[in-house]
Amino acid sequence: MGFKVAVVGATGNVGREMLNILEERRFPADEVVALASSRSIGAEVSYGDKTLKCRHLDTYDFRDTDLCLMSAGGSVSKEWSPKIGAQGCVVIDNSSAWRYDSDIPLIVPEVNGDALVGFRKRNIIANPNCSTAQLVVALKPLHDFAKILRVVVSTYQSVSGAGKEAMDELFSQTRAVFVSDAVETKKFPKRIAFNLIPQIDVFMEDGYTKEEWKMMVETKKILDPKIKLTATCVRVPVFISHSESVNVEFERPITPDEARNILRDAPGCLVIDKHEPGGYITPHEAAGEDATYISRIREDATVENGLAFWCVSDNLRKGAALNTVQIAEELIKRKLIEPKLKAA
Ligand code: 11C
Repeated sequence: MGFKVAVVGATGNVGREMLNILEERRFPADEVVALASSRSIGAEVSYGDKTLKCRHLDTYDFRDTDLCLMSAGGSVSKEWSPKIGAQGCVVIDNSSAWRYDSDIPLIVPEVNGDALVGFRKRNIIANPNCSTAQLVVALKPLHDFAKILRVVVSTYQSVSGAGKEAMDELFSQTRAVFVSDAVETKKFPKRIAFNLIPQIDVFMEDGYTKEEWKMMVETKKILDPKIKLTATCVRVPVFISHSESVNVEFERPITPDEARNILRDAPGCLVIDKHEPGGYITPHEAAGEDATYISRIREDATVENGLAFWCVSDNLRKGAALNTVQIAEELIKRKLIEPKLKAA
């Protein structure tokens, strides 16, 4: 007997990717149900060679559903996740609604699968922000070897992180520039085509943006609260994949060769690092892939025990849908969940 899985927000960028990944990885599901808000009821989405019609979240009974993969935004999750969890269905939520609650595990399976213990308290597990997920996958094996003290990260984030409308805006603005039409700005605070924007999410009181704050707080929760991290998050005119320039200061010495070898063996990481033109990964190449790619590994001689590297990953996959499905797989691997119908 397999699992019954619901995908909430099935028509969004991440929801569609969740359905693709469940199918691609042959997730042991007997039944997959697509759920959406009223706007998308009846919309059709693909799950392998099947077409699923979106059903209404409001009227769906979760009592015989094992897992709910949720990508419907923070306010829907705030309202629905506790109700779904109370029906014994485990919610893996992609929004920021629950990440910072001390009794909700925030999980990247390659990094802190052990922290899943205790998820039954609320039946909610949080998935991190996309820019954090790829960063901690790369940092974890280096932290285990030489202990990270401080991280300085600058991101180059694709428009898909801001949703489908944001992707449309990059497309229509690019076309408008080419045909000399007026460039309309709706989703982003400034033009994104042939430009970049040093603001993702809202500003906080201290001048950092919420995206930058999330990277700091989530890295501490997932990896180590002692790590100091400062981030500058920038939106770039790329459709898919987030890139990051990372400088790390360690407690103990670590050479670029040691880092390269450690990262080559690390789960989820792929090192592409030839010191020649094109010997590194770009967002275009990472799109549609599962790995966190690491390139340009070199010494940062401006601090003691410093390293710098470049890190790229598909934000809709490792940054969102893939990590969500991997959390579900981790629950099964650790025998923390079994199909309700079998258990009954
Ligand atoms: C972006 N990282 O690229 C954001 C999207 O907290 O899950 C994901 C926001 C989040 O705009």
